[in-house]
Order: sequence, then structure tokens, then C-alpha cells
Amino acid sequence: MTHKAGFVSIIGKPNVGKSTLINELVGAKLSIITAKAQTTRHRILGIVSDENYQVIFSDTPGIIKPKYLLHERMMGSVEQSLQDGDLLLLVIAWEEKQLDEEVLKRLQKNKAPVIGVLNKVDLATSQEDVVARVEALKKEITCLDFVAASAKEKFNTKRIFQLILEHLPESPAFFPKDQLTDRPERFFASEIVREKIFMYLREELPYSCEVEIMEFKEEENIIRIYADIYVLRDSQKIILIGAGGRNLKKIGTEARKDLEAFFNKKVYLEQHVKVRDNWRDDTNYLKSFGYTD
Ligand SMILES: Nc1nc2c(ncn2[C@@H]2O[C@H](COP(=O)(O)OP(=O)(O)OP(=O)(O)O)[C@@H](O)[C@H]2O)c(=O)[nH]1
Ligand SMILES: [Mg+2]
Repeated sequence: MTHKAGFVSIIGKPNVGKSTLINELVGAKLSIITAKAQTTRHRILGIVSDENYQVIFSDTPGIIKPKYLLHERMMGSVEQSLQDGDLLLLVIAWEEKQLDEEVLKRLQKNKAPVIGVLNKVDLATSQEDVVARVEALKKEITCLDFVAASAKEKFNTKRIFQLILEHLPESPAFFPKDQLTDRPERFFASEIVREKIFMYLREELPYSCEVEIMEFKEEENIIRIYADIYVLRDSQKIILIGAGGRNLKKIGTEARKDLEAFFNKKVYLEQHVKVRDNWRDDTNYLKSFGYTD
């Protein structure tokens, strides 16, 4: 049997369920998921291999019009992912009533074959509505196929994987067969802390925060993680910490639980909050947080 391998990029507006779908297709929680838009900030590879194939999924940030340099870097990683993709998974959420202009703009530059996913169909009230919307999307967008799915309810996700395998190019593997991702442990540690910040803080605050792992020390029975959380202003530091340290404690407790599950080991987590005005527009800070141009 011939061997198939290739890069599959996922794109769409923020909050349409791209990361939920990727995690389901990869079978591991590599990408953080929250109810807020712009949760994903980096391109993250998730690799699924078997004797006969290797699918390299790229999760990407939701497509937006950039407002600051961080956004530009995020959109740069979408661009990069589009360039490398052998196949494109375009995700549209059930609640999107018309196609997003920014997404369409990106799609015009794409040369890879597209598999469309109408996600969150668990929110639809009738099967006929779903069928009608899928048929309309097939007419609007040039694609191999359009699949109605629910990443959250695991509906049709196997069908999507099957379609990907059918259309994957013949190629030897790009990565060792036991490799799951391109990201180091520190990256996942910072993402897990950031997920809790997105979950428990409101309004602008999550968008003003970044997490950097200063130390990640694996000992025999415990992993010691020292995380710096950056905010833009003193007032944000006060809210992030909360009265009597309540907010930071909640973030730390919830993050530690997930870190222990992710690394399958006891975790000690220490967090420090720092103010860096303008980090979102500062090339050097962005670089140190892993956003390259
Ligand atoms: N009802 C429903 N909710 C879903 C489904 N898939 C994802 N969600 C929810 O939608 C929200 C966003 O999911 P994500 O996977 O983070 O979305 P994303 O497209 O990666 O978002 P960004 O990273 O911000 O671009 C979360 O609250 C998910 O639980 C689905 O099939 N049905
Ligand atoms: Mg995401």
C-alpha cells in the first residue's frame, strides 16, 4: 500500500470551533478552548500517524482584521499555515449567517483543495435547515465537499478524517511516527495558564495578558513551573490578582489541575504578575513570547 502524508490547515473566524475540531481529530487536547474569541494565538501542529499515513494538522488563530502588532503576528501564522497546507479545512459555524469577508479574502489566496465544515450543527433546530445551508455553502465555495458536523458532540468528525485521508497526497512521513506536536512542554504549560485567564477574566483583560514560562523543572515526582503573567497596566494587575489574591488563586488552582492531567505528574505552579505597557505592539516582547514575523 502507498503511504500518504501532508499538511492540513484549519481556518475560519474566531470562536467557530477550530481548536475543538483539531483536538478531536488529533485525539489529544493540544489546543486550548474557551468561549471567548481569539483564544488561539499561535499555529500549533498536531500529528496523527499510522503505518500508512501521517496527517499534520495546523490549528491557527481565528481570522480577524489586525488592530495591533500581536494580531498581525497571529494573522502571519495563518498565512504561513495556508502556504504550507496540502489541504484546507474551512470551518464555518452554524450561527454565521453570512460568509465572513476577512475569511473570504484569505480563501482567495489559497491554492489547496478545500474541505468545508459547517460546525456546531447541534445548535440547529431542524435537519432540513442544516441540509439547506450545506447545499448553499457548496454553491458559494469551491470545495471537495462540505460536511455538517459538531466538534463538541463528535458528530461527523470521523467522516471529516476519512475525507482528509482520501485527499491526502502520496508522500513519505515528514515527522517521526511517534511525534505528536512541534511544540515543547513549556508551550503547553503557558497555554494552560492562559486558558484559565480567558475563562475566569472578563472584557479586555484576557486580551491584555500573556504568559511566559520562566522555569520548567522536571524532578522525579513533581514538575515545578514558574510562570510570569504580563498585563498592560497597573489597574489590570489589581483586577487579575483580585481581592485577597482570589482571582490569581483560582487561575492557579484550575491551571494546576489541568497541568497535572496534561503531564500526568504532580505540578507545583508559581505565578507572578508583571506590568509591561505596550507588549502587544513591541517587537521584542512579541518575539520573546514566541511570535515571529
Ligand atoms: N454548540 C457547540 N459549541 C461548540 C462546538 N465546537 C466548539 N464549540 C464551542 O465554541 C467555543 C469556541 O471553540 P474553540 O474551539 O475555542 O473555537 P476556535 O475557532 O478555535 O476559536 P479561536 O481560537 O478563538 O479562533 C467553545 O466554547 C467551544 O466549546 C460545537 O460543535 N457545538
Ligand atoms: Mg482556537
